[in-house]
Amino acid sequence: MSDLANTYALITGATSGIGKATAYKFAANKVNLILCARRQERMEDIATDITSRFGVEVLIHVTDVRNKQEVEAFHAYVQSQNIVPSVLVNNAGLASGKDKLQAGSVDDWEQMIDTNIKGLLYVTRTFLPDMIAKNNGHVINIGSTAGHLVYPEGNVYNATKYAVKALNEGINLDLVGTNLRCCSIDPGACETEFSVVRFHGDESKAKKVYEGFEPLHPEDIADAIWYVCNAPKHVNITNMVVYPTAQRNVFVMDRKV
Ligand code: NDP
Ligand code: 8X3
Repeated sequence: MSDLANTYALITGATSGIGKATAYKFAANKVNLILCARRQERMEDIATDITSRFGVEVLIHVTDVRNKQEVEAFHAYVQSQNIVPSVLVNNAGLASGKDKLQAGSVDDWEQMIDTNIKGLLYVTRTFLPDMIAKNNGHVINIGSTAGHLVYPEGNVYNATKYAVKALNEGINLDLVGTNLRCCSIDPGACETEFSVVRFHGDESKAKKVYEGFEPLHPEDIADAIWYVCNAPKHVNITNMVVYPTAQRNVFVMDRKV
């Protein structure tokens, strides 16, 4: 049994895609969960299903990670239960729009910057001191291959994921002298609601992103997170890049169409 069994993993953005798959992966391995996202009903349904299938405890809190007060209220709720997470998965994030910078929407930019960078910072700043006080834990930041190479019309989304890469490195450095570990897991194309969100609900445009090849499934990234968190305590995997086999970088894709 994993050392993580019976501890708590906190996952942001747990109502869909990678965050949801990670919740199921951890629960299947007897890890209790602390989940947050904005969509309450979805989160309640997921919590009910996980509890009945795996018998673990699932705490949920409706939280928009862009909102500092909501993150603080989330933290106060977790503290009131006397719980300190052993794993913090900073997953909540999105791309919004795909346009040349000169034609981009400032609202899209703000949503990406506020969620992918500031949200990650608010959550980490709030929960990390408790983990440091216990001198135990793992921070997983979901970056992206978009944080390794900029692609046309990716501009601000790319910038937010380059920021996640820098913050992951910074957190790692600032944890020196503790037992805590920190890893950025950087997926390539993974079929979730990501592209539907990016294209503002345009499902057919979103489908085209994954046409002609087998993309990553969110469960593949959940497996990667689980692997990293279960490495021996003296092993700190600081970055893992995961592509579908058909994709070699953001430009090189073996698409059979
Ligand atoms: P999904 O759209 O399927 O899931 C995103 C999750 O983030 C949802 O649960 C959503 O919940 C939550 N979320 C979004 N905004 C907020 C917010 N302000 N506060 C709280 N929760 C929020 O996409 P993915 O699973 O693909 O995305 C997860 C992460 O993976 C993101 O950081 C993304 O950038 C990254 N990624 C994705 C890749 C892909 O190809 N899919 C590749 C590389 C990285 P709700 O709407 O209920 O709040
Ligand atoms: C998501 C992967 O290539 O759409 O981060 O930017 S990509």
